[in-house]
Amino acid sequence: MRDGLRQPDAGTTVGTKVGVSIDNLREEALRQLTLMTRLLNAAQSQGLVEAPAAQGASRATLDTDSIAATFDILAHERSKLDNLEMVLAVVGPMKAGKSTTINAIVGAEVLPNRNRAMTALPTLIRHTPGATRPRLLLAKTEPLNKLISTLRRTLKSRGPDVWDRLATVHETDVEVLRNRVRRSLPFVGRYEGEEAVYAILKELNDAARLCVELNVRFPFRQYAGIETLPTIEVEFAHLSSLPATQGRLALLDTPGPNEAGQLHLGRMLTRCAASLGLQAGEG
Ligand SMILES: Nc1nc2c(ncn2[C@@H]2O[C@H](COP(=O)(O)OP(=O)(O)OP(=O)(O)O)[C@@H](O)[C@H]2O)c(=O)[nH]1
Ligand SMILES: [Mg+2]
Repeated sequence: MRDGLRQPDAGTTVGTKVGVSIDNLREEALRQLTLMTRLLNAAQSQGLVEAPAAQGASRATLDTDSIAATFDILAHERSKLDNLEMVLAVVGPMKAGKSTTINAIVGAEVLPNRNRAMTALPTLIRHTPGATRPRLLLAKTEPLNKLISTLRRTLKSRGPDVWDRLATVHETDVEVLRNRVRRSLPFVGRYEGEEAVYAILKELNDAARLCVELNVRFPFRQYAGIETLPTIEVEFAHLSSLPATQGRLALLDTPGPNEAGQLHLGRMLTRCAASLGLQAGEG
């Protein structure tokens, strides 16, 4: 000990310093986001944002169409900072085992998986300490419930053979979805328990495939932001024994290529912290 200074405990000091600097960085980043949002709002309210240029003409960096997406991105960045969330996207070819791998990490069969193409709509799975019973949160149910009405209307002019074809081609039991469409049963914002989570996600995937059969547009556009996706909150079995830390981990289950939902994935992936690529293997 020199100059009368007590040697502090190294571990505590490092931990505290890291904690303080993360908080400082977070505060600074939030300040920048607030500033950018204010500037954009001011530009918009003063009529400084141009209408989109005609096709072929040179475009402004920001126009009245693209500003909405920019506001969405800023809001999502804010939510990531608020929660210090790291999103790890799991990507790979169809049937590579993406959903099965996530189920193994979570320690519960929450994501539908099978030996036919399965995942159509990306799903976020968030490690939530203490949530031993998984829950599925649907932040946006309106586009799904509108879709159910559209499917009901469209099916009136199409025979029941569509259901048979869906069941045969995709080797899936379509009865639950068929009952929902027939009776216009709405999706709600929250489902509890492993079986319910699995069943609702399977229904959503079946609905996306029924859309392809009926030439109806699935509202993928409404689910282009990570924060709008179906989200499972559950304690990951393999992380349950770790001490609580700042921040949290979330995995993003993605559809394989060729799936309609993939078209909207590219932009979403640029907003993930990292991705884990799986390759299709033999057996
Ligand atoms: N033998 C073996 N089979 C696996 C493995 N991982 C997954 N499977 C099986 O492979 C099939 C496809 O797995 P999924 O997890 O649905 O694959 P996915 O990549 O999510 O597929 P999509 O969502 O359709 O793109 C399922 O029948 C799984 O049981 C593995 O490591 N070994
Ligand atoms: Mg899958």
